[in-house]
Amino acid sequence: MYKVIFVLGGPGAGKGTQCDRLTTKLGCAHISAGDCLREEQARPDSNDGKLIKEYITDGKIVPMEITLRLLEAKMKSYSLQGINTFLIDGFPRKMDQFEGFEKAICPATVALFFYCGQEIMLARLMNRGKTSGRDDDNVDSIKKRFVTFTETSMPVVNALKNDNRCITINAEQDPDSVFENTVQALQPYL
Ligand code: UP5
Ligand code: MG
Repeated sequence: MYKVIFVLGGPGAGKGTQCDRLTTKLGCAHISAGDCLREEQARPDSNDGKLIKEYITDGKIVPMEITLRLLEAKMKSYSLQGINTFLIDGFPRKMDQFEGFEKAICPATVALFFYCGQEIMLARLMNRGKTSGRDDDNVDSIKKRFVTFTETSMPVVNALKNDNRCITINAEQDPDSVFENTVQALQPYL
């Protein structure tokens, strides 16, 4: 009943930027796992807030039970409004999450992988850090996020590639070009 597109890429590759544009174009919902976690962290009565903040600042992956619960709740609430197609941004970023989501919720139709080199991503995040207020937009956290991405999240990208379910997009170009290429590449899956 759900249709899911995973949106992957390193920190600062432009996942959120492109998802915002794609939702308008495709009429689907954008659910960012990182935004779900930050929202939960900010809830005064959250049991997991302190843990989430520590993991995010350290660039580590929050235990998957927490993230899966938050994602599923968001998907259900969109579904009640009649929206059943989702761009799941920044998830799955660890093999257990990948397997857990596809088993408990549904298999993804396809994944987008926004490729971008680390120097460019670092410059983008340092620039965003001037105004974002995010706990992890500082050079120490960014470096840790890069390590986690390479060691823990790339295996998910590679598994999706091996499964012929991954579209790689060059995300080093300007946002308009990335968007055009993405819309074109997604056509067969819509
Ligand atoms: N920008 C964007 N595109 C550009 C372009 N083409 N050219 C020039 N500039 C461009 O973009 C980042 C910045 O670059 C912006 O200023 C933008 O204007 C500019 P954005 O679209 O925000 O990039 P995005 O890929 O979304 O970067 P983000 O920082 O959100 O990526 P992360 O994957 O690091 O962050 P996320 O929020 O997904 O996760 C944060 C943390 O949450 C993780 O490190 C982890 O600790 C935790 N987490 C989990 O534990 N589990 C999960 O499942 C998910 C997250
Ligand atoms: Mg983002």
